[in-house]
Amino acid sequence: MPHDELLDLARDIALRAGELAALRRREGVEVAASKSSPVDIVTEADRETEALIRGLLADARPNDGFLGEESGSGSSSSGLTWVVDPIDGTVNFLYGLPHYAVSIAVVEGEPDPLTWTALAGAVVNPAIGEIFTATAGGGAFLGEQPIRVAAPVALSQALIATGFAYDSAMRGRQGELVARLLPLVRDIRRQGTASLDLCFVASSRYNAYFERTLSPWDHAAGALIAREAGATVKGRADAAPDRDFILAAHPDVAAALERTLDRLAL
Ligand code: LIP
Repeated sequence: MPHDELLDLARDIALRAGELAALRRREGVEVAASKSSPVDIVTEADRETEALIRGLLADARPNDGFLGEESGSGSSSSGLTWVVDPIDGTVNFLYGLPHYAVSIAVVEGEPDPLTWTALAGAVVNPAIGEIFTATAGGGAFLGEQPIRVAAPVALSQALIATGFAYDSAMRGRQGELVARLLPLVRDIRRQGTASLDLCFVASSRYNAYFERTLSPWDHAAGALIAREAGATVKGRADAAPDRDFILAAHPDVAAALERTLDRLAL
């Protein structure tokens, strides 16, 4: 498969970037700046890790584009763009929680999640040594093991993950929704790293995941991995996922959850 070469590059760079992030974590992490709100923070490790990834990609594939959380975008003459979150789960990383990830995807077409075609993706959690990967049409893997979305269950038996925005007013509305949803499902998990949340749907660790206000780099790789594992990954109605909404689950669970979220006035 031609995408295997792209995946090999994504995997190798994600593993090297993960080693750097884990090293910086062991050395100690401090907030370098805040972004959209006082709790939307960036560390020097975020910036350094993205610089490493961007440089390695430029060396290997100089004609490809780049879209990263910390250093913005670079144009593509090849039709491919690398979409990168150098440390997804930055708050977990800051606090030393072993649940953060390097997320690298390569997409074809405009770097717009509503229109791009993801070709390959890798999500590495260096804190526990797990790597999730996928290529378009090639299946999804945890390490060397194929992974699949969980078989459908009733919503009342579903373990559902979600996340919250950095904007306090939005977080309040999201919390109210979760309070209404919680009695209707098995349980809720909020672990703070969208790319891993999507990989956990892909590997049957969650029955479903939904969130609002994600950036393209949060879900570019994880959405491909979840889809290749048999999950539906969507935005509202039949749109592709975007900043407004993303939902990932077995198709039957996705339909039931979306109806319930609509009823609870998501
Ligand atoms: C995070 C996401 C997570 C969300 C957080 C934050 P970051 O990305 O992965 O799902 O709930 O609020 O957006 O900022 O750590 O790259």
